[in-house]
Amino acid sequence: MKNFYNHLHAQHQGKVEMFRGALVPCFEVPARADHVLAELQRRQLGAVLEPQTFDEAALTAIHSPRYLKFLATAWDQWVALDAANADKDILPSVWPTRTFRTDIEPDNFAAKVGLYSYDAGTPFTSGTWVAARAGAHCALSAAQAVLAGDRAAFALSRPPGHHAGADFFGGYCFLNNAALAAQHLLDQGKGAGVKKVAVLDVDYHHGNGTQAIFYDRPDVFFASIHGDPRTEYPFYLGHADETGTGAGLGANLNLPLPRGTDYATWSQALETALAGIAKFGADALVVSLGMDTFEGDPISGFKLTTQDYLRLGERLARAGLPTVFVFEGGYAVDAVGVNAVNVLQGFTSP
Ligand code: 6XA
Ligand code: ZN
Repeated sequence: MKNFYNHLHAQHQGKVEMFRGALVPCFEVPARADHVLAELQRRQLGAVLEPQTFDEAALTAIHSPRYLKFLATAWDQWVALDAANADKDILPSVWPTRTFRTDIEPDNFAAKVGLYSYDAGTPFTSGTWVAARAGAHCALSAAQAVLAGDRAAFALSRPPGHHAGADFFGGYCFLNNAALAAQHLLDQGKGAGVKKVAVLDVDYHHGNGTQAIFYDRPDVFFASIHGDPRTEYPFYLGHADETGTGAGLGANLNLPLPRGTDYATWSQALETALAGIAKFGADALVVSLGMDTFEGDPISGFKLTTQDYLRLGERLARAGLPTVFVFEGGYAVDAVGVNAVNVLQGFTSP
């Protein structure tokens, strides 16, 4: 399996995030990707490649031009306000909730940041745009490899993507890598017979961004297994009654589970998700591969073990679809490499 590694990921390195009422050191750290890379290399599980570059159109297929322009210029705007800002990350602090307008982009920088975000846990740093863009290119490159005939490919990148919407960041995510890969498979895959794509999100947290992007689309099926949003981030989306809208009705499947869920129960939800994907008739699969379902994860509540990830990989392989894996969450830093690579190993050599 080819692995597209975001060699610029460490340029995104947040200092602190708002967590349970306090500013705490960021959980989403560069060491996460470093550990996955080291484990891939240790097991020699395929070539580690730099991504191709893609033009703006591959990004505007998912994200609004207004949002992309903000991401590309945010850091310069921040430092132009005050040179001392260069030592501080941008952290959102004000948002337009119900009854406010979002059609007018404010001139005030803090207000602009709030327009394009939804939480105070996602710092924007000097290298965020460069890292996120290269990460998107990893996801697009992985999709490209699958279109060229590879059975599967892995986008090893951070920051993650599944919480990012068409025009907002949050949950440590800026560009929706899984959505970009899915759209690329559709846009470039006609010749290869790709007419319908499924995104399976196995991160602990509901992929609200991916769901929102594809909610009215009949050509992308979104299935997600995640902590119940009544108690778990991102709280305001991810319930079982969200089944799609308009032409996309029936193409969204949420499988929320309680804290404490182990693989015996989790894997039943996986069967439900894969049955939905099979019924939909997907020609290709994108897996939002979050490893924060691990029993040792510091901010999550499921109980999957290191061995379970081998079984997950084996089961995904049996779905029989060309598959793009996209790295998402997972904060038990010392275990994240072994766990992620176990999924890939289970998939390639069961
Ligand atoms: C709140 C927790 C964000 C969760 C990020 C994540 N700051 N998403 O892992 O998949
Ligand atoms: Zn997560």
